Amino acid sequence: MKTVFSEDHALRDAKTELYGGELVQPFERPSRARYIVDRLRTVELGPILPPEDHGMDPILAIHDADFVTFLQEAGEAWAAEGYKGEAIATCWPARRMVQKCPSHIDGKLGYYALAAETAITEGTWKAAYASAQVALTGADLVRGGERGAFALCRPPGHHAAFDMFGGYCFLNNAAIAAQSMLDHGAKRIAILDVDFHHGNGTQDIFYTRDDVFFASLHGAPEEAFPHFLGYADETGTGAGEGFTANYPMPPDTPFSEWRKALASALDRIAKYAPDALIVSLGVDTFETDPISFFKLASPDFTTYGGDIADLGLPTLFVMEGGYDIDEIGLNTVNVLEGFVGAE
Ligand code: Q9C
Ligand code: ZN
Repeated sequence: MKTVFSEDHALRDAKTELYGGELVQPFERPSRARYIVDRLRTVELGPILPPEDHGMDPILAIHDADFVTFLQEAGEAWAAEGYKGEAIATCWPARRMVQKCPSHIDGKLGYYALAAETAITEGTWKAAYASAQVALTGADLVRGGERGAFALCRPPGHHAAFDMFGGYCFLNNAAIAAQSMLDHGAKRIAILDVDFHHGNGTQDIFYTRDDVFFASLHGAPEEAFPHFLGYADETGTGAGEGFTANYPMPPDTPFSEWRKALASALDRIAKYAPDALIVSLGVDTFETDPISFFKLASPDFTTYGGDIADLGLPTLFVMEGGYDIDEIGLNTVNVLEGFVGAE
């Protein structure tokens, strides 16, 4: 299986994340990608290719233009304010307040942020742009006839919505890849989100549409970030009614239970009969992930890679989360090996 990867990911290197009331070293850090690349090389999964530049159009096909401009300029505007730390949101247009974008950087951050943990820094835009290009190049590979491909995206994307960033995400790489496939002739795309966290951004982007089926397996919103989306009764609206499927699960969910939800999601996807499948691949479902609460073991990742392959669809894996960094290479590549091994 081919991997697409950009060294520009390393430009996303925030020093701080607001976590537990402290500023800590971000869980989402450059070494995550390095460990995955190391493992890809160790098992010789296949060639690792740089992305091709698809420009801004496919990004603007998914995201609000003013939001994208904000992402490009926020780091600078924050520094110009004379603040010493990294740019984080501290106020929001909450219930019964005006949903209008202010001009001050503090207001802009609150307007476009869905959470406060994610700081915008100097190199963030360039890395997010490269990450989207990685996903687009992966989409090209699958469109060109590859049975499977791996877009090693960093920063991740599934929390990013039309005009919101947060949860370590800036641009929604999986959504950008899906739209690109549709724009090149696909009629229907399915997105399966197996990251521990609900893919709120992806769901929101396609919620009213019937040309993208979205299924997410995740920690229940009562207990897990992003807390305000991902309930089982969210199934789509308007033309999109019935084209979203959510599988929220409680703390300590073991692989046996998780796999039942996966089987149901795969069944729904098979019935949808998409032209291709995009997997939002987060391995923060791992039993020792520091910020998550499912109980998958390393061999389980191989097993479910095989389950996904059994669908028989052209499949693009897009990297999302996973924060037990010592095991992130093993667990991620296990999914890909499980997929390849089942072909
Ligand atoms: N107490 C991804 O996996 N903070 N994003 C959680 C837990 C945000 C995760 C706080 C986690 C975002 C792509
Ligand atoms: Zn996650």
